[in-house]
Parts: sequence; C-alpha cells; structure tokens
Amino acid sequence: MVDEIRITRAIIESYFERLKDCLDVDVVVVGGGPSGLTCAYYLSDFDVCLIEKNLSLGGGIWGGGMFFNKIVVQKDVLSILDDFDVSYERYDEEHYVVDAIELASSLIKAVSREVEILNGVCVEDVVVKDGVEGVVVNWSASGDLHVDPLVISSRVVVDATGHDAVVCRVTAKKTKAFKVEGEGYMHADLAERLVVERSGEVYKNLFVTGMAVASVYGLPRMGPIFGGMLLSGKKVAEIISGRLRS
Ligand code: 48H
Repeated sequence: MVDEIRITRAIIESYFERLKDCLDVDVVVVGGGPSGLTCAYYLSDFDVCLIEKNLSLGGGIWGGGMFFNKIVVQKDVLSILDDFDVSYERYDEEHYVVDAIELASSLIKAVSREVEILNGVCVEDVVVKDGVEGVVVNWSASGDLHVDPLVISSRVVVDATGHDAVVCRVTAKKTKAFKVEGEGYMHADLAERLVVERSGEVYKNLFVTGMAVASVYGLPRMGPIFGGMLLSGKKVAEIISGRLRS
C-alpha cells in the first residue's frame, strides 16, 4: 500500500540529511554549467556542494550554438572528455564535435554521484571575514517574497556562474577590493587561451572559472567552443586541491 505521509517523510528526511551535510564544506561551487561541473568533479575527494539556481544543471551546454545541439572542442581536452566517458567526432586536425545532450548529461551524471548538489537554490551574497568564508543562499522560487536567506560555510568558493559572474560581482561591489570589467567582443582563439590563463583566485578564497573569468577580467568571448570551459574548471580544481591539501 502506498502511503502519502511515508512518501513525504522519505523526501524530507533524505533531503534535510543531505542539506545538513552541505552546511560546512571544503568547497562551494556556484553554477552547474560546464566549468562548474568539471571543477566539482575533479574536487570530489573533498566535501563539495554545488549550488545551481535552475532546476536542471548543464548551463549553456544544452543549446549548443544557436540551438543546434552540437558543440566544438579542441584536441587538448579529449582526455577530459574521456574521464567523463563522452564520445566525440574528429572534424579536422584541431577541432572535434561533441553532442551537447551527451556532454551535459554525462557531466551531470558523473558529478551527481560524487558531489552534493542543491538545485533550485540561488546564491545571492557571500560571507566575508578573512576573505570569503561562505555563501548566502535562498530558494530560487522565493521570487519577490521578502524571505531572509540562510548561509553555507566553506573554505573556498568557486564562481562558475557564467556571463553574469554573480559571486564575483557581489564580492567586488561589497568589498571594493577588485572590479568586474564585463566581457569583451568575440575573438575565440584569444578568449580560449586567456580564460584558462586567468582562471584562479580573484579574491582571498574566491576562485573564478569559465565564462565568469572573461566577465571579471574584460576578456573576449569565444562562442560555442567549450574546451576553455572544461580546461578552466579542471585548472581551478587543481589549484584548490593544492591549497586544501597544504
Ligand atoms: C546559483 C547560478 C547563479 C546563482 C547563475 O552559463 P554557464 O554554462 O557557465 P560556464 O562558464 O560554465 O559556461 C559558459 C558557456 O555555457 C557559455 O555560455 C559560453 C562558452 N559562451 C561563450 C559566448 O561567447 O557566449 O553556467 C552557469 C550556471 C547556470 O546553470 C546558471 O543557472 C548558474 O550558473 N547560476 N547558480 N546561484 N546566483 N547564477
């Protein structure tokens, strides 16, 4: 016999057990697009909580280029695709084509097995003491209601919120310690290189990855080539791993 109250109890108990595990973690990754998912995956030896404001993760992967659900990556990210068991087709010497749906679903599946994910939750502010020490969260669905947020504490925070660079923007505004320049024009080659080069710590304990790097530093954009997003996520994970182990 199916019992409504047991169903409700099962959901509440298992969700809040998981939420309690997220209250004080090593790493909060904000944003579940390609860079955030990659970063979270390579940090999964640590306590990681990935927070995504939408119900579904994947960010800008699903739409490919202009809704054509294929994306392009460079040769040097094939080992990352292999780690996620994603298939690819060679287009020419340098470029490979990946199915956007397969990439999004593979990243999400791999990360959801290893990392606590809070979806439908929006990061709206940061805790700043000796650098960033956590994030301020609310339900995405709270809309215009005046509902005070809650706090998740973490040793480091990763801004993987894409073009909006939400976490860097609010930190920059409130600390006045750095500026968010806003992303530049399209220049795919330059953008791919610079985004990876500049991925890293932007303020004490606050790291930036993916398209948010272009926004923070005023770098060019690259369109639907995703190698830089994956490499940026992995690079930031490696820097954070080194920091947390030291
Ligand atoms: C929780 C939030 C919040 C918040 C946003 O946009 P994304 O896919 O970001 P990246 O950097 O991983 O990938 C960028 C890529 O998709 C892209 O747009 C490219 C390559 N563009 C090039 C070009 O020239 O246009 O994902 C960001 C995620 C999304 O899922 C958001 O919903 C989420 O972050 N997010 N989550 N709290 N405040 N803000």
